[in-house]
Amino acid sequence: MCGIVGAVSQRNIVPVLIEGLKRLEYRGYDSCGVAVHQDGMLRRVRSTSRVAELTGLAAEDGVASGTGIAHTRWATHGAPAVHNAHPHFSQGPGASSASVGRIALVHNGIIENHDELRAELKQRGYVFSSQTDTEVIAHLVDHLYNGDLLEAVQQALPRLKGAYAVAVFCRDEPHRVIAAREGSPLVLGVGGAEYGENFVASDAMALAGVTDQICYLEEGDVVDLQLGRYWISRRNAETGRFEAQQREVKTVHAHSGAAELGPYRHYMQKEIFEQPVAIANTLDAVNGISPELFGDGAYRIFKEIDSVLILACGTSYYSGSTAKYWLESIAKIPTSVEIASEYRYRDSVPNPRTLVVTISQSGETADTLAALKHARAQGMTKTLTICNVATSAMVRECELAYITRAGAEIGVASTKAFTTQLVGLFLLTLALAQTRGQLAEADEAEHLKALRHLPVAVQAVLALEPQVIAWSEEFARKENALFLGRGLHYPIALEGALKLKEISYIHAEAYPAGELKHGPLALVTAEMPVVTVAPNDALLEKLKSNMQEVRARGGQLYVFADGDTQIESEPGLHVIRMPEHYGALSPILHVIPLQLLAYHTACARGTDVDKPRNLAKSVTVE
Ligand code: HGA
Repeated sequence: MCGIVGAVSQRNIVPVLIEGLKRLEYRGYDSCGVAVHQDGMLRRVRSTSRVAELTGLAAEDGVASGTGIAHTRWATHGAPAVHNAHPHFSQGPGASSASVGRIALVHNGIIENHDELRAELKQRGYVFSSQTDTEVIAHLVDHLYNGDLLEAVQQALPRLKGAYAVAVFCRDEPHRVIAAREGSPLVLGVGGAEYGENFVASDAMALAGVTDQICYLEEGDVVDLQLGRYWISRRNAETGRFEAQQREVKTVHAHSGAAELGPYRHYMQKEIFEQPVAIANTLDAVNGISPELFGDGAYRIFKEIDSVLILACGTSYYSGSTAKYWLESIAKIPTSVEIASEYRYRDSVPNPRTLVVTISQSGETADTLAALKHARAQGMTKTLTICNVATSAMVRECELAYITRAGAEIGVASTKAFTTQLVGLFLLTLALAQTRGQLAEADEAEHLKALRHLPVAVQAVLALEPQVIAWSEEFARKENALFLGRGLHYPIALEGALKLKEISYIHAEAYPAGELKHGPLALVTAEMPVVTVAPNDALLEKLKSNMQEVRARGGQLYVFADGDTQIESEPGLHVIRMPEHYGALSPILHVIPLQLLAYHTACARGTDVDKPRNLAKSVTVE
C-alpha cells in the first residue's frame, strides 16, 4: 500500500509524477502529494482528495521542477488528513536554522520504533507536524545530513525498525533523489538520454510510457539517482559498510493500468464481466495436464512432497480454502490453509516435504511474502505461487509459479483475480493428482473439457444480472446479512460475505450451514437476509434441512440454486436459478452472482465501489 514515484530530470517532471500517482492510486487513496526542488527550496502540494486534484493545485501554486517525489497514502499512523499527507519536510531546531525545510521524504511501510525515534528527535529540537511514523525519517535524515544526502540516508537506515520504501531529496542538492527499500516494493526506472532522467516507483506500472527499462531493487538496496547516472549500494552486514551493487535492468512492458471503462459504471463491474475472457486467457497455454505448467523441475518437486500448505490473505485465502477441498478429494494430498499473518507469527511444526503454495493477486502482499520467508527459514524450501503479476516479488521468490492472466484488476474488491486463481489451483490439483497416480486418463479428459467450457458457463451466469439487481434493492436497506454454504462452497459463502462487507459496508458473516444451530441461528429474524449457496451436490439434502431451520424462525432466504435442484420460490424463500450443477468447478460459477449482489447493493447504497473506504488494492504493509 502507499504509492511512491520520484524522479530527476532536465524537464518539468511534475506531470509525470502525477500521472504515475494516478496509476498507483490503487495502493491507497487517503491522501496524495508532490514535492519538488524549486528556486533553491522545497515546495509541495498535498490533498485528501483524489490524485487528479493535484494537477490543478500544482498549476495554481506554480509548482514545477525536474527533481521531485510524490506519494499516494493508505494511512497506518495518523488520520487521513492533509497534515499527515506525504511528502514530509524536516523541521529542525530553531526556526531559522539550516535544517528547516531541508529534507523532503515519502515512505511506504511502517517504522516500528517511531516512538523512540520521535522522543530522541524532539529532544534534539525537531518539530513534528504530523502523527505519522514517516516524519521521524525526514528529521533523522536531516539530523545526520552533513553535505551528502546518500551518506545521511545510509546512516539513517540501520536505525529504522520495520518495513519501508523511501524516496528523499534535499534542498542543498538540486538534482539528486535517494531511494531505499526494505520490505516494501520499489523499482528503478532508467530514462532516456534526452533529459538524462531516472525514476523510482513502487510499481513499474507507474512509469509505463516514460521508461520500460526497469530494475527491480532488492531488499536492502539504496539507489542514488542523479542526472544521467544512478548508483546502487547495499549494506554489508558484517562490515556495516555500503558496497556498490550491480543489478540487471530489464525491458518491462508494464501496462499503464489505464483500462477504459467502456460501457460499465465501475471497474468492478467491468472486471466481473471480464471473467470469461480472463479465465480463457489463464487457460490459454494449457494443452494438457503436466507438472511443467508450473515451471521446470515441478515434476521432481511434486514427487518429493507429502503435503501442501497454502498461505494467503483475504480473497486469496478463500481461493486457497476452496483448493483444499480439491487437493484432498482429487489429488488425495493432505492440505492445510493458513492466513499468512497468523502463520508467520505462530509456532508451527515444519515439514520439509511440504509444498508451500502462496496466493496473491499483486505478488507484493507483505504478509504473504513474510509468511513465505518464514516457511523457507524453517526449511520448507519447496515453494510455488499462484499470482497475477509475472514480475512481482512473489514470483521472483518462489521456485515454481502459475501466472494467472486476469489482466490488470483495478477495483479494490477482487473478482477476476479470484476466479482465475481458482483455475490455477484446479490445474495444480490435477497436476499433483497425476504425479501421485490419482488421475485416470478419462477423468483428466473430463476435467479439461469442463475447464475449457468454463468461460461459456460463466457467461451464462452473468446473464442472471437483472435478477440479482432486483434482489440488491432489498439488500441495500439491510444492515446485516448471513451467508451459508457447505463443503466446497463454504469458502464461496465466505467470499460472498467479504465482497458485500468491502463495498456496501453491510455487516455480513458466512457460516458452514451445519454450524447455524450452534450459534448464529440466534441472529435470524425477518430482518435478516440469509444468502444460501445451493449447488446440486452430495450435501444438498443436508443444506435443505439447514434452510428449513431458517424458515422456521421467519428468516428470509435468498438462494442461488443449481437448475437441477428443484428448489422453488415461495414466501420467505427467494430463488435465483443457476445453470445445472457444474461438478468440481461449481464454486467458480457460484461466486459470480455473489459478486454481482455485492456490486449492485453497493451501487444502490451509493458507495465508492472501486475505492471503498479504508481499503487499498495492494496490501504492502503488515
Ligand atoms: N506509515 C505511513 C505509510 C503508510 C503506508 O505505507 N501505507 O501503505 C503513514 O501512515 O503515512
